[in-house]
Amino acid sequence: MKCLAVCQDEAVAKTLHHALVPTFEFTCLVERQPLARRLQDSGLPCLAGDPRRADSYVKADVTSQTCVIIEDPGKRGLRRILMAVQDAGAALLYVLKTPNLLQRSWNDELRLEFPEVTELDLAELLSGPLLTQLSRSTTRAKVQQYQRYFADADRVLILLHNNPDPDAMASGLALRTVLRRTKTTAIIGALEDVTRPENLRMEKLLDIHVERITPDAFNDFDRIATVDVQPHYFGNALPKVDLVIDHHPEQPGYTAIYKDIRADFGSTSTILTEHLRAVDLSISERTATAMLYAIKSDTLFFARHTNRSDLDAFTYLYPLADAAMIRKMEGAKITLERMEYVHRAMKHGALHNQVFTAFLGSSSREDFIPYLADFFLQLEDVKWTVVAGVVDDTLIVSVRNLGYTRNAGEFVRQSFAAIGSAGGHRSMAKALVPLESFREKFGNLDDAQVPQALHQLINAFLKD
Ligand SMILES: [Mn+2]
Repeated sequence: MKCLAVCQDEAVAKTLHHALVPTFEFTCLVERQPLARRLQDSGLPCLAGDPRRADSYVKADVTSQTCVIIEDPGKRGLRRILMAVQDAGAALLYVLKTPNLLQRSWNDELRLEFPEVTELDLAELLSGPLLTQLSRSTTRAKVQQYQRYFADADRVLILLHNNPDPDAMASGLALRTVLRRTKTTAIIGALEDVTRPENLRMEKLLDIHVERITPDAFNDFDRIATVDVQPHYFGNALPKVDLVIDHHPEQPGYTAIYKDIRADFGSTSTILTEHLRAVDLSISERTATAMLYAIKSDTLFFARHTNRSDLDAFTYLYPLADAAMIRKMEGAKITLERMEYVHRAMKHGALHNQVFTAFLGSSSREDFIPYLADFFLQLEDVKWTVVAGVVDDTLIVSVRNLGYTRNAGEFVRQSFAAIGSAGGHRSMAKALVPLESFREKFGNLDDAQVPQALHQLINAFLKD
């Protein structure tokens, strides 16, 4: 395809030439003969001619299929140029705005007069790729620093949160790749085993070994990194670590030599995709599959808290991963045990004004509670879910929402931080309250009154 650039400036002509060749057959039209000669001498096809005359374009063989890019000439008559180009039969017209003009010709009046013209802004055209390049190089510097710092260690621990989820496990595999280590030189560990059925299935299908460790064992490692979790989670057991990579809001109360915490990212795997790309490491099919599944599950397939980087990481990982394997992992989500809890939540739950609340009473495992909070969010007309249950004398509350009107983390902090622990994201949050403290604050409620109390709390929160 042919492209004619009507240029005022040597640098702009050369930049366009460089960017468009070889995709386009590129020629440039400039007004002054000496400039035309200089450009020709540097190997750039160039004509000299008056851009305000139609025959200049006829000489340049412009047709309705030629892209004509016109650099805004400032005060020197853009209108006449546009009219001349149109007279010569061109239809694909672009005006390029460059930042060094004191006065632009391209204005609202011309916009109305030439509605078929597309505006291009040189600075905007540059900014996307430029920002990507710059942020990739700052990430590269950060990654190379921690790679060097971990290089001479004999034993490395990559520590995950309790009951590791897909994002935690995938991040463990990814960090092991970044550190160029194997399962014997970098152990992926957690204090409590994987429990949720689909997570167990992922662990098995992808042959990820999460080693169960105790806090006493922390001293046996030369370097410790936490992924998808920050050290404060482990209380006093871990006041200092070497590296933290996480997408939860940054917490105080620990020191880390290196950290990369990005609370606006949908998953830790997204951050680690950027680390792997920044240092040009190849990603195995197994790791890519784990990471892709992690992004999908942490963002509920982009239904909650997602940004451009998550989509970008997904696109990058997709061709590297085994999609059939992901379907297999997802198949494990519905179990008979869970169906029983769904039934229980239906019986003891209520839906009012797009808010579903349920109290399960005592629950044999903690993971049923967040499972149900996710499950009922799929219902038509449900925007918020608040599901609570009791495990070992602790009331556990899981909150989910779709749409970003109010913050779930803020809700649990406002309601429960004073009597227990509470925290989370905009779209998912959790509170843990000792049953005794709950009763002290809300009274000795029976099983039917607890969901009412929860309902009042969330309603009051959503109203103000
Ligand atoms: Mn995560």
